[in-house]
Amino acid sequence: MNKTIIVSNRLPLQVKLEDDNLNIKPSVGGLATGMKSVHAEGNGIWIGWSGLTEEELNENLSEQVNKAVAKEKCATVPLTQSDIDNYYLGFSNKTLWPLFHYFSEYTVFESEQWETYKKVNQKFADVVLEHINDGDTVWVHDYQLLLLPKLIKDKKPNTTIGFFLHIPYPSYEIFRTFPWREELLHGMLGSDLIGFHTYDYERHFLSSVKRILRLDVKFNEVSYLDRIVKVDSFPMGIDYKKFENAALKHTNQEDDEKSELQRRLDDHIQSGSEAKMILSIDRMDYTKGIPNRIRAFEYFLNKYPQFKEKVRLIMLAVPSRSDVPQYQKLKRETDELVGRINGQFATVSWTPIWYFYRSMPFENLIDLYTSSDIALITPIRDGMNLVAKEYVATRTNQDGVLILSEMAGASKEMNEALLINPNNFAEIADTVKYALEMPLAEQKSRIEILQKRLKRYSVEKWAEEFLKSLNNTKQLDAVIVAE
Ligand code: ADQ
Repeated sequence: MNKTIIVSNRLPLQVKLEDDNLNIKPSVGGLATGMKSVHAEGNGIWIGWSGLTEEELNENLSEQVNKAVAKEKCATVPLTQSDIDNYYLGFSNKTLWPLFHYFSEYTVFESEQWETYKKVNQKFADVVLEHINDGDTVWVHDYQLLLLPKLIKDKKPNTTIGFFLHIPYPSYEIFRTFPWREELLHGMLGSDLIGFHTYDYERHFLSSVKRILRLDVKFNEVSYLDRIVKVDSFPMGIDYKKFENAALKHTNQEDDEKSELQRRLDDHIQSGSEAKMILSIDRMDYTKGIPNRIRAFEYFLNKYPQFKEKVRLIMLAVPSRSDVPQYQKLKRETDELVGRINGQFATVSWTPIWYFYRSMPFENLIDLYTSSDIALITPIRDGMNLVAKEYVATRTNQDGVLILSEMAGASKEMNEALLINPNNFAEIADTVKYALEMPLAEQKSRIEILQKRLKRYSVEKWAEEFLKSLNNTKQLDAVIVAE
């Protein structure tokens, strides 16, 4: 029986070593949820790095990890500390991540890191090839593995390969600056289907293919060697029911079931202060526009002083890639800005910004989503942005307002949100005022449409549509062979 092999940088498992004992539990990210049914089917398998380097594992532990993950239908790719330093922290996060998010000034081009990136993609290919049989389907995920489709296709031409990019694909003018651009495109074109979150990213990719490789492109099909590579957009959704049910359960909870955070939020609401809550949640990443958002909030407080003591910004930032210098700089800048604004505006009974720099359990995320009047999501660039979708799904009373950057992929399907340019502080300030004063009927009509759309195109549906389209490419190939 043919199977589907999923490949991503990390496995959908958290593998930890505690006092020489292994602790393995499933991770709860959107991708893991979306792939759940695909992964569970037949003898499918998920291939990725466990999160522990070869240096951290001796032979015995390695064997234990392999056995334990095999029970979860997973297989590991062994990586050393130097692989992680150069392929992941280096090339993926210091070259591809900033370049694809239009942060050219942060992008470093180092050939040693590129060499490791190639080597590690080959290591992934080796493990995939060990598991592959003729007729299998492989679905590769994200920017850490752009070369993998070709490495598999060259060895196993009868494999159907899909690739999905979770981050933006930049315009040709940005992509052309990349020193190894031809090789990267050839790597991706090893696929039969290449998926992006939006039509714009798809268009940028096709333009790079046409102008750099001079390939023939008709609509969304690239003629490549003796094959057709299909390119399409598949906007990723969320596990809608999970967020909706958690929010419903949350509204019905008794006092003694409430989290510490929820009690504080309740105190705030019941204290008689009329302060409305504006929420932002992101990984601490320079693409997410965190300093801009704080400056725009400062601009708002200065421009509309009547809202002092009547509004609070709750900012949750999850620590991320904290060994990369730009992320350390961003953290310092954020700390300083929050300190400055709280110092300048706070009164005895009011702190304008509540700032948390940590990860939070799912229940606390729901506390925050359901207690906030407005979500303010202002990335400078973002492939999709699932937080915007999660906020909408938790608004079971259909109140609340989503303010969303037009630079997030999600904005393409969320026209009923209030869309802003994240670099225009005056526009953000005016939009926050508009949101604070929006009549309930307007909030409801906007949220209702957004919810309908999100419900229909959940993450499960996203995975299903991608695989259906990938499956159709087999027929496309069959027609070409017949001709
Ligand atoms: P991310 O950049 O990580 O993902 P996003 O899409 O917003 O961004 O997803 C973040 C996820 O982490 C959300 O599901 C959210 O609930 C969770 N999360 C955020 N803050 C948290 C916190 N403090 N504690 C716990 N959980 C938290 C990349 C791309 C995005 C793209 C996704 C999926 O950069 O553009 O939408 O992949 O393709």
